[in-house]
Amino acid sequence: MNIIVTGGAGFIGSNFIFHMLKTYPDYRIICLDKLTYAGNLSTLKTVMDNPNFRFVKLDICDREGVYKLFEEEHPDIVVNFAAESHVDRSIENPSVFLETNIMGTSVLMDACRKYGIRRYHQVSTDEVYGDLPLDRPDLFFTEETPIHTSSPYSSSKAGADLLVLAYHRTYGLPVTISRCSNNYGPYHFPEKLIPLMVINALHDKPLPVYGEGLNVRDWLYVEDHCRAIDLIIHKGTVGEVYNVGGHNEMKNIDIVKLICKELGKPETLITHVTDRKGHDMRYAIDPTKIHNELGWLPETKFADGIKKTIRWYLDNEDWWQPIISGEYQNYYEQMYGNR
Ligand code: NAD
Ligand code: TDX
Repeated sequence: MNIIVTGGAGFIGSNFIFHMLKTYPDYRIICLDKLTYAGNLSTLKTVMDNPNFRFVKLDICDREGVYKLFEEEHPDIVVNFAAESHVDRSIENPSVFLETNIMGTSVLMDACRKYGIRRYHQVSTDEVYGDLPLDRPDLFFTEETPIHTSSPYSSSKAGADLLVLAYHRTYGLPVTISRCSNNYGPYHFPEKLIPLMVINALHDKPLPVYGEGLNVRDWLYVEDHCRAIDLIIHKGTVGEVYNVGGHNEMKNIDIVKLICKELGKPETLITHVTDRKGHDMRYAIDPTKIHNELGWLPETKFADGIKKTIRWYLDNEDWWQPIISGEYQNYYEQMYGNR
């Protein structure tokens, strides 16, 4: 089995590559990644010498390059993680989100049509459903919840999802889509809530909580997401969407307090800053479909996963230190300098 994994030098894609190489020693994994600011080749260093692994630096929007790779590798399955993924950046500069997340997806699917494929899998997000009110804890996102986006990021992901379903209906492309809640775990880029707070706390820097910090996210350990995608590409029904989440809703402020506690840092580091524009209030996934149809259940409890994650950041400073001392510093100044 030849699998092209796009965006495999990023957070979830790299964890998926590790999972697949470990679980299926006879599969060949080809990682296609543009290596944007979020892609990090050092993340893949443990698999670079694996004979079943190949890394190709390529933009998913580069039609000629993508077609050439398909001619060389004849993939059976494509799993598309490649995306601009940070909501705050999408608010500053939407256009690259439209380019990569929508146009890039269409290039990949055109290649799948041209060369033939067993499965194209689109890694999407719960953010395509918009948000839920805090005073209705009985409501959850199901696969039937209408698409209703808030940010340029989520709109670009929703646009891609619609295109994927259109390629299925119009051209019969064998597609599946997964819509997962917030992931956490190793190799999470430090612009996102959990790694940003861990690294700031380690440096005794202010912990910038947007607004009151009452917004709720539904956290899932990254390995559980990878197992869900593995199940969907092998056993999922073509043309279907699967929600992925583990019923683990937490307020941002509680996550930040927990990080302070785990690291033995004072909560006085917490600083409330200007809220994100259009900030979604609550995400909450109903994972009944993937549980009933594919038997998926999350394995890592948040209490354990967050400890493991914090431990990973403590043990892997050589991974994040070069990131935060490079271009990231300009980003941090621009985003948080006057907030
Ligand atoms: P990430 O930002 O950590 O990684 C994205 C990767 O894609 C990087 O390696 C980057 O170099 C690569 N990339 C970006 N543009 C590219 C292009 N034009 N061509 C080729 N490669 C390109 O993102 P992540 O958090 O790992 O998310 C992966 C996917 O999962 C995204 O599609 C995202 O929308 C989705 N998702 C993420 C979460 C989450 O909590 N992080 C939750 C649900 C869904
Ligand atoms: O400094 C911060 N302070 C803060 O209060 C940051 C970076 C975030 N936040 C808040 C905003 C959100 O309510 O924390 C919450 C989580 O923020 P992010 O880590 O930016 O994630 P989110 O916006 O929820 O989106 C994530 O989950 C869905 C991923 O980045 C997306 O790619 C995925 O689709």
